Amino acid sequence: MYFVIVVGPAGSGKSYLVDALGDWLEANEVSVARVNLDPAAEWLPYTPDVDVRDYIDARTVMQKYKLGPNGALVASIDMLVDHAGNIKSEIEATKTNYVLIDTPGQMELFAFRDTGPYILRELVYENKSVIVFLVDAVLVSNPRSLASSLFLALSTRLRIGIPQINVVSKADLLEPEHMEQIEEELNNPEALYSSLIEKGVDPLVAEATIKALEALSPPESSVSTPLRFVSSVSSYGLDDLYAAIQQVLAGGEDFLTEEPSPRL
Ligand SMILES: Nc1nc2c(ncn2[C@@H]2O[C@H](COP(=O)(O)OP(=O)(O)OP(=O)(O)O)[C@@H](O)[C@H]2O)c(=O)[nH]1
Ligand SMILES: [Mg+2]
Repeated sequence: MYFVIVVGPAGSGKSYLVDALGDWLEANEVSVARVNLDPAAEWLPYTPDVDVRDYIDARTVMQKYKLGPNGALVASIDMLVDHAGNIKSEIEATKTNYVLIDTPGQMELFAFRDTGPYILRELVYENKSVIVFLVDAVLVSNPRSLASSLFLALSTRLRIGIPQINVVSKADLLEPEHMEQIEEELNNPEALYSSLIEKGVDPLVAEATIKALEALSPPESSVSTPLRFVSSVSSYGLDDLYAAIQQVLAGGEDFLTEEPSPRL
């Protein structure tokens, strides 16, 4: 089984991508399981094959323990650790080629705490896996926000430690010329550096951004483009995303070669 784990800030289009990529894979005769790992999901655009809300529902946790929405999500994710074995068995029982995992919206409560990456490792176990990290198109629309999105992508890479493909979601919202301009900045670090300096960014921060860009697309990596554009609405870029996913999964990169992240 191959695991594709979709991570990104709240509202970046994770659930829609699980839906669209799942349909795209099935149209190409690849069998797919869609897994909802978000205990706080109210509504999903796809019908999950495995759903953590069958084990823990954040709304119930909120009422039972008198917690706010974020506290309830933290508690729910912590509680899911006890069910990781059952969730894993359910995933295995689907016997599909690809497992698409939709993660909680509040990524700082999932990716940046210990339990989220721990649960992912339990589920993936010895299977090949890749993170698809989403940045909303509106967050790359100027050099400053593009730079901060690169840092967010890098800190996710650091935190989860699984090979990562970085994607600008909702690409249908960008004009083609704008997309080209962003691509130019990504492929030409000097251009990005100059744009940041022009916008009054501290030169040290601009330099760090260029380093972040390099770290997201190391030359030896099979994922050489730091960000690719995808739309779940128009299906733009899904073929390119699949090619990148396949390159990572069929290539030599494996999260087991990474430093293990802290265990609970
Ligand atoms: N234009 C456009 N809108 C999109 C696309 N993908 C998602 N959206 C919209 O963005 C909003 C959020 O999409 P979701 O897929 O629910 O985002 P999410 O990251 O799963 O959100 P949370 O789980 O709540 O954090 C929805 O209103 C979608 O209609 C896309 O490719 N293009
Ligand atoms: Mg979602």
